[in-house]
Amino acid sequence: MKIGIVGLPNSGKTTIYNALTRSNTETAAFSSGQIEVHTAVVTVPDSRVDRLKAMFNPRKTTYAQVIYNDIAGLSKGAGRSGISGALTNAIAANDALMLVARAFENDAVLAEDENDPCRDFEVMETEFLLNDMTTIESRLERMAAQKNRGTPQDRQRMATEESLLRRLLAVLETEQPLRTVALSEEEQKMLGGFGLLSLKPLLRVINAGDDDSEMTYAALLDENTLFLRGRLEAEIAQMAEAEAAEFLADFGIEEPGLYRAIRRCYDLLGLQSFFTVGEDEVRAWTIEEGATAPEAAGAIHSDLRKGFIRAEVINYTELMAAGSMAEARKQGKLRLEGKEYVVANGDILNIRFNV
Ligand SMILES: Nc1nc2c(ncn2[C@@H]2O[C@H](COP(=O)(O)OP(=O)(O)OP(=O)(O)O)[C@@H](O)[C@H]2O)c(=O)[nH]1
Ligand SMILES: [Mg+2]
Repeated sequence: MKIGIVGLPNSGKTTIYNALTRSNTETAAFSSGQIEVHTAVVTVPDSRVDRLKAMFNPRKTTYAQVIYNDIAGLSKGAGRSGISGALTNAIAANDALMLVARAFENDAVLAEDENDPCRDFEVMETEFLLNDMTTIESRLERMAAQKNRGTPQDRQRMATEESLLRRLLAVLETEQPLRTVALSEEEQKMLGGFGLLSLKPLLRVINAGDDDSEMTYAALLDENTLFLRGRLEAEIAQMAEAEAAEFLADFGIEEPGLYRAIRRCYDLLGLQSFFTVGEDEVRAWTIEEGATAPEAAGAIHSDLRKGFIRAEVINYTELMAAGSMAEARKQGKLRLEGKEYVVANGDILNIRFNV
């Protein structure tokens, strides 16, 4: 899963990136204006994996991973003048976007504007809409120039694409993002290479100052809007575990922002984890909610999907209740499931396959 961190200059993108990736990338007031991308891979903290590791004592333990991209270079008005192709591509390469808005007071970055995260979200989201409009309009123009060319199949495909693009354009004209449109798998595929930014699932992040309270922004918070004290979280991310725990307690923070942010992104993207266990390796895998057992097998290896016969399944909670795999087996808790089985969050799968 790739998550792009975007937002206005000096909104604290790099600070949030440091908090989420435990990195130490330099942050600076007024460094922006240029396209610059920082990338880090983060293992997804998961206490279930920790406990499975303790139970199986494997040679190797592999957590799920998330890639964060801190993308600088966006600014107000960019949509109208056109977000450059390179920047559009850098943003569109992500599965989801984290849109950061400044809610902290800081003399060094006291821009012309007052703090107003709500306005800043709107500014950036409008830039995305405008950029998508430009993208679609220029695609339609190019298609018009090619009309009546190609085979009948080509023309049919063009006609299908054109009607889809016109439908999307109408949505953008009502100032709605494209992620609100229900698209078939085929339509999604058709749009894959276009770099449409408002199509991306979006998590808004209110980047507040060290002493700010979540309550101040209660009216703005929902399942797509997260409150984070970026600089504070970045400091916590650099601390040793014991020190961090004490610090979190002092500030009344339940858990590091890193955990919350990843969970929100999983929810936003409709993702969940399943596990494989054994003496060799305990491992977490990421799949979409609603994925079937063969699809889960395919996340491990395409051969496992092709040759899928059955899966031996037990949920994590059942295994923990039984205390060991041997005991679970004795209690008859291991089920054999077929191709239609829809994998549940926390399932432990043993795929039987034949290639
Ligand atoms: N007080 C306070 N200052 C912050 C916070 N987050 C960022 N800053 C400061 O704001 C300035 C800009 O932060 P960055 O994280 O570099 O912002 P950015 O969005 O990455 O900036 P560009 O990449 O230049 O667009 C730095 O001086 C940070 O120390 C915060 O939560 N609280
Ligand atoms: Mg930055």
